[in-house]
Amino acid sequence: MAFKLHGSTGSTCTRRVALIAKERNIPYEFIPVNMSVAEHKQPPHLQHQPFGQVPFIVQEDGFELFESRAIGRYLTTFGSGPQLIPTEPKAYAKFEQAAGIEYAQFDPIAAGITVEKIFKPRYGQATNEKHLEGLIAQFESKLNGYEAILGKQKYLAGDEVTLADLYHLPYGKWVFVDLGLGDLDKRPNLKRWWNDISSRPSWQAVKDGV
Ligand SMILES: N[C@@H](CCC(=O)N[C@@H](CS)C(=O)NCC(=O)O)C(=O)O
Repeated sequence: MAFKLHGSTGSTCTRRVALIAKERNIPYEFIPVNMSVAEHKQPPHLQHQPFGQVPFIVQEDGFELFESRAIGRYLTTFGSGPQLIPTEPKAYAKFEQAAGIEYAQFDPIAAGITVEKIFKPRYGQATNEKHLEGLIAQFESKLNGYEAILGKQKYLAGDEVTLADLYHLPYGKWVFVDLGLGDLDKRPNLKRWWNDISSRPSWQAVKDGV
């Protein structure tokens, strides 16, 4: 299997896909979408991603898919490397729980913080300090949940790494590394987990661009 990855090198969602391709040793060709001129809002792009966002993939047989997490799941059915989605029913249920944690508890807050603290200043917009304060308070409270889970097991779904862990990496880099949030020194289990997943060769290969 090989595919074309249409996206933007600075986009977290594009990196999420590239990361899983690297984990599964699947080659891809990166096709840049020029978001600075709103290429992603133009009809040719909308034919592939109707919400005007990146990324999407096109497989060599013409099969197309968007939504980075769905693409990641699809990629686990190809290539080689760690399984990343368990198949035994109870392990699978725990995986879905962990995937839900990433999507519902982590992503909206981490993305909100990144928008307020990184993207708005970058594009000359004012940070909404009150909103940011609320997001950081929520983030701190969520991380206490992570600390509790990771005190009992190595990864979010159990003792094996899964997609649910890896999907944290793109926004985790912004909030934990670039913004230094999360008080990792006070949350040893979270710190161990973050150091573990962020040192994987797949992430090292794409963390600064795809
Ligand atoms: N749920 C989608 C979200 C896609 C998304 O938000 N992409 C961002 C870049 S990371 C984007 O295209 N933003 C531009 C916009 O929404 O106009 C996915 O995971 O693929």
